[in-house]
Amino acid sequence: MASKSQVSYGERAQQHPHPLARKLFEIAESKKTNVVVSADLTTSKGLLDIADKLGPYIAVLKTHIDIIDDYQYSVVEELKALAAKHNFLIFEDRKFVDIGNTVQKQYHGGALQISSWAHIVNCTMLPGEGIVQALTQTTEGDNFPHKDDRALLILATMTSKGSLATGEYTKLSVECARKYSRFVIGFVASRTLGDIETKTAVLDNEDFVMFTTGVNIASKGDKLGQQYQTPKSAVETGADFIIAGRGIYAVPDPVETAKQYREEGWNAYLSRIGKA
Ligand code: 6AU
Repeated sequence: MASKSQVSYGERAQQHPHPLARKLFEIAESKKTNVVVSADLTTSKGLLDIADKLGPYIAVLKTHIDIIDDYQYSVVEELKALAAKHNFLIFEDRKFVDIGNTVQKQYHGGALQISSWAHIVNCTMLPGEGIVQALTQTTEGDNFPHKDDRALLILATMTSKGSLATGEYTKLSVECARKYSRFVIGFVASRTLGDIETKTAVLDNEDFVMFTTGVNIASKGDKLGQQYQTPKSAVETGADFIIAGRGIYAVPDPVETAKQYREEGWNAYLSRIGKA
């Protein structure tokens, strides 16, 4: 896969064919951050507090909205206001994994109304091409109001021990990203995908954005199979954005810690593009 890992966020913002990816790179460049906080808090107050406090230091806030105990739609309205206040994007980590007909209903409408507030969502490739086709199609319908402001990441590999998201699975991720690049802007992955060849040729100006999770400065993993690397090593292995959850929100001083992740992630990025 063609990699733009040595190109600056500013240049990628100017060149990227997808409007939301351009916005993402503009945010990274202007706020000097490649941090995505995984705000896996289980109360509305916890989520909104962390979003407001960490907002200035992050490019994206990632949610699992279905883990909020006291969820009401007003939470995402407040989250949207905080995203505007602090200039970050919202990524709902829904990991869609069903047939096309079902994921369309889960994404657009339903109890959570995800398409109305999440700039970015992700899906797995387990069901095959149809899931990406279906989600792409939803954003291209006449009644879909946010087309240029929505995008999809494909979960191409996973950080958990023994994951089966490898080999043919990962290859199909790249195949579908190329085929549906009008909606897919990149991957959640922990390794570069440059060695993967697909039936669909490399695109002109191909620039898939790599989000790497399993990032933690202080820990190597948890007791449930999660495996961590540092912000520096993630960026060195090709991450454009580093996703960190407990390493930031579950420590005594999340703001100072978010600043630390931001500095380490940003310095590693500057070294990568030769501007350190
Ligand atoms: O930093 P943590 O371990 O507290 O949180 C990591 C976050 C969680 C996971 O659901 C998510 O990242 N995640 C993902 C994503 C983002 O899709 C993929 C994966 O392979 N591993 C992983 O931890 O919210």
